[in-house]
Amino acid sequence: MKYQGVIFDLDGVICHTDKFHYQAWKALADRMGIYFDGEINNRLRGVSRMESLEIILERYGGTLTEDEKIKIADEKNERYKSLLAQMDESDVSETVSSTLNKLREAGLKLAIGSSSKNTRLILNRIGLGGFFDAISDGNNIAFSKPHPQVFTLAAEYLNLAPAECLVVEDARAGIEAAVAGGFDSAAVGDAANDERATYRLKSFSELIDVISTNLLF
Ligand code: B16
Ligand code: MG
Repeated sequence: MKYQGVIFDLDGVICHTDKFHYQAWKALADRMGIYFDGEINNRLRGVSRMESLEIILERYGGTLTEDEKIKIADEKNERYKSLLAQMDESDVSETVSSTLNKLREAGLKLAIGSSSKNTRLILNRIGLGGFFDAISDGNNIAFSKPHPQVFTLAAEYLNLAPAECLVVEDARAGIEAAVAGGFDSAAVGDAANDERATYRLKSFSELIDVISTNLLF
């Protein structure tokens, strides 16, 4: 079997917290008089919280100290977490849920590789708190996507080499990270147009075809 493990990005792959990130950043940008829209929000996919803030501040006229930036990022995170309280098991689609179960039944090891420091909170809310064999997230990395660290650590936690794992991503920064780490990647959503991805999926369920095709090799 070519792949023995699958490493999933969280936001935009397993569930959709992107709308909550948008709402929380938008409230902050409005208060500070900074222009912010869906296109700028797309650039924040897979990028860490502080790097997201820097992207938003590209349109800010003034200057801020590091302490002020940390305070703003904390304020955004508090708003974001209060929005996450709305999430429950219904935020995992039928397709995602049945695909995860089929991959597990096929004997694959499954991990999360997310830039988010709220990964465990989100997984608990959507009923997947104990599901994955390993979790690598924004809390255990020094460099976020497009650096490959979050995925190389996930592979290490699974006791697998990068070449034995498939990364599933919705962000271009995530596909870049997979390539840099020596991983094959399956792209969904926004990243599905990224030519660097090994597989460009129309639906999450196509993962089953990718894995079963590679069972033959
Ligand atoms: P937090 P992923 C990423 O999650 C989001 O796509 C990105 O928009 C966010 O800035 C980042 O997590 C950090 O999130 O503020 O919760 O630590 O796509 O890598 O699962
Ligand atoms: Mg993502």
